[in-house]
Amino acid sequence: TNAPLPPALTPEHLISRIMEAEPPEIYLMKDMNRPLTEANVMMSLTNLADKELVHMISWAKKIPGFVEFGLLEQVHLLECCWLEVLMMGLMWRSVDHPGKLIFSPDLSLSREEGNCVQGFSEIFDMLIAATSRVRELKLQREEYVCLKAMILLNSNMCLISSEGSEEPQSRSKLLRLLDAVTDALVWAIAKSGLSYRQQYTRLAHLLMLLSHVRHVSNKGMDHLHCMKMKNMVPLYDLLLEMLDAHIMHSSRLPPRP
Ligand code: AOE
Repeated sequence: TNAPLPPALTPEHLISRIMEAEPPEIYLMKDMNRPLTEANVMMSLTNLADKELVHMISWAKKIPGFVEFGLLEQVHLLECCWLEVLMMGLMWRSVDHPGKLIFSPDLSLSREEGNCVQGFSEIFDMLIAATSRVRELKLQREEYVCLKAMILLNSNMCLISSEGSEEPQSRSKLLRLLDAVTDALVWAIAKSGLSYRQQYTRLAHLLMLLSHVRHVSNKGMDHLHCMKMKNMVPLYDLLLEMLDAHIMHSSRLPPRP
């Protein structure tokens, strides 16, 4: 049970596996002449998120070790972190466009344009600020992919208790995988030729970014709930189906309201 997982994967190899898992750029092919009304913008954003979530599932499955977790664990991890992962991607795409959010190559919104959706400007400002921080840190692609994998693997950490009877091996598997990604991130930072002191302060700065991402994601979640965008049921079913439909069914998964 204590076999290294993933088996003898070097940090370099792990990073290349995580890099290969990166989802493609999503185009909306939307009508550029459509006015930026609240309904149009929300429709485009939901449409985008739908497509991204499908790719996110494939991404997660390509993270070495992820598919070794039980189906419920896989579902739970994704359920906990999907908006954080989307936001991290958004920040990465927007890093070279100060003051703008590049949702997709054909949908970017400036701060002013964000005002068209009620309650959006607060989230918008937090996303822009977090993106500025990413710019300031000069986040590298290798570091970015490690951070995103860490978001996925860490999203659960304080929800599944260490004493809980629920599959203790699953938790230790998760912890070992998270440690492997940490090694990979440390390796990526070390490539930069920084001094040891600069390397571990950079590690700290990068990990502290994740706390902001979690915060903005929680705010975004509140916003989405306010907007009564609760028709998440079909997507949830889709998620289950894509992770593996048959193994278990409704028995342990409470139906969503
Ligand atoms: C951020 C990044 C990105 O790439 C796309 C979007 C689109 C919408 C944006 C959000 C974002 C940033 C924060 C915003 C939000 C709209 C309002 C909020 C601006 O302030 C998000 C659109 C979300 C649409 C809802 C989709 C339903 C998701 C259900 C997920 C689910 O039920 N499960 C089980 C998880 C599935 C994981 C694969």
